[in-house]
Amino acid sequence: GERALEQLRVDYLGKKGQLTDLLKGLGRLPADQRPAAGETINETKRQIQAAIEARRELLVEQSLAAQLAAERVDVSLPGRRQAAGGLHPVSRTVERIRSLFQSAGYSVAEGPEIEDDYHNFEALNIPGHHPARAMHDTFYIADAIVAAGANNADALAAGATDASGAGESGSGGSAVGNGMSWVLRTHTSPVQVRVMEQGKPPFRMICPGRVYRCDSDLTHTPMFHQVEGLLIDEEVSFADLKGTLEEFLRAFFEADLAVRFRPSYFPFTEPSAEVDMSCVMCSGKGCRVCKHTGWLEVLGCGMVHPKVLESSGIDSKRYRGFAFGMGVERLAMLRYGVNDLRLFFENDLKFLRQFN
Ligand code: 2U9
Repeated sequence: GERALEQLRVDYLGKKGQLTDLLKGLGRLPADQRPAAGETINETKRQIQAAIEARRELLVEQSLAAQLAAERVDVSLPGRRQAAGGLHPVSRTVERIRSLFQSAGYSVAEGPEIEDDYHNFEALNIPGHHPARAMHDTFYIADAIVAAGANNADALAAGATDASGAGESGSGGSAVGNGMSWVLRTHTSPVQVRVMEQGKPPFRMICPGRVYRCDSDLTHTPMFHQVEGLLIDEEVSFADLKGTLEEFLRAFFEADLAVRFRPSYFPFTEPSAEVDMSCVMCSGKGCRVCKHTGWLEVLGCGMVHPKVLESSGIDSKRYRGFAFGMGVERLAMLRYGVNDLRLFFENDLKFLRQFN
């Protein structure tokens, strides 16, 4: 091997090697013989050097060949593909809703997921005794937790809306230690409240995002996504609301749907309505999905309550508006034909890959 070869080199050519000894012994020869003997020794040395070098090259070559044979490459194997990522079906649905409303002139506003009680409830005409505030619906956040994150808490709840401007909120200033309570937002409406507080009408916006409700069964998850819309101007009617939502649903589902409005109740709108569309699965003939009614409930909406406008500093004598809300997972299930809500949250690639 290469080590034995190196030992050989040291033995013959090294400082204490045999040829070095021979050269040292030259002095003991008669002077006339020294040149010839020296020449012979040097020639021998060159030959040995050359032989060792040749052998070394051969050994290196052999070991490389052995290595290559051991790590044989199958050049016929297919290459490893770059795994392409894709959007989650909920994200795709939010994007679709966003793009349809943006082309109708709506802007997009986002805001904090941790909200104070005022923006999530009070400003929306949901008083302290309202059932929507009951423990079983809202995730409350212990003051201690918000206090521990106080550096971020003001930024969390004050900033983040599209509109710029200082974070003076309507409920008044600093949050920690003054008895204000904090929640995971139960809807995206507080985002609209913050935009109204900071700007001047007219407004035309949608607010997509995660919302949280303490609820979990076959058709409810503790976190889900909403898109809410708000339009405020001087001349806005329920007819504008009907036309807007009807056009939206037909564009979203790419179908010539029938749409109907049923009277309903929300604290923040008056009058309020729930919106049904003809079943996309059976075209209204009746099937399991629409529970044989021919109709699917897909939206809630109404004219913004004057109290809600006034709370955010908008003159309800001069301005009025409509608002609507939709659950993104529900729309995604109907559009993609998904029959189990929980599939959206399991992160099973076999499910998720179908949408890309
Ligand atoms: C402001 C004033 C009013 C938003 C609205 C609904 C009706 C509604 C549900 C749809 C399915 C919630 O996700 S869901 O469970 N939403 O029915 N949302 S009106 O009204 C607003 C918003 C902001 C300032």
